[in-house]
Amino acid sequence: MITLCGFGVSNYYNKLKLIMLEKDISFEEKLVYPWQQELLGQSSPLGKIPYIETGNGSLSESQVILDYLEDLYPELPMFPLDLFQRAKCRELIQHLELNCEWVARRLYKESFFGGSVSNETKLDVKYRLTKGLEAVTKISKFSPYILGATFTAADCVAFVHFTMIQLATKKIYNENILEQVLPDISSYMQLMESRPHVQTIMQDRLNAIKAFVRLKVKYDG
Ligand SMILES: N[C@@H](CCC(=O)N[C@@H](CS)C(=O)NCC(=O)O)C(=O)O
Repeated sequence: MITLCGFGVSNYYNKLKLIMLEKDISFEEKLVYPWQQELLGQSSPLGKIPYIETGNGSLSESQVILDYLEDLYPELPMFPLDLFQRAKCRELIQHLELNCEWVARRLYKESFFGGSVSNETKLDVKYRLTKGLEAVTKISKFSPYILGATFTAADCVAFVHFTMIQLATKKIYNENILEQVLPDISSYMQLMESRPHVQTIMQDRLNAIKAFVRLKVKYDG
């Protein structure tokens, strides 16, 4: 049995939860907050969530975990079978994370956690995020899924990260940078939100946010 460890506010946690639901993998969830370093211990070397616990030990880094789950449970594949198209799917995921979400993440301290971010950072993020999203448009189809006719792992990744990027940039810049670069984004998000497992992770996310707010802990992502 796989145990998914972390908390439902995290988009990287929700990426794995969505993948496991879509692949019909049976799993348990263990609530671990990133500031609970005594629980994270050796399981996640950088002290980040999510990580998984398995009969063989623990594993960190969501993309490594996603690839492991795909190897372990090849039924209900989340990647194209053709090896080049598989690599293209991973290419898109890498751009979504490294050049979009990881860039926008520098805003979260102010957009979600009550802190503040310098104007210099805001300008830099806007410039780099726009470039990252432009790169994503060049290798995406949105017809109707991000890579075309088939729902893939890239959709699970795109949905959770687009959700955060949209919320953060609307709050900081008062404009929807995602929509400016990806005009089809709202119909894509609606399509994703019509999926039952997406509805589950979004409802669980809302509950996780409420529980997190009640804790009144200082945390900035
Ligand atoms: N590259 C990591 C990113 C995970 C990550 O940044 N997790 C955040 C929560 S969304 C975290 O644990 N932050 C606490 C910290 O950095 O100490 C992955 O894909 O798993």
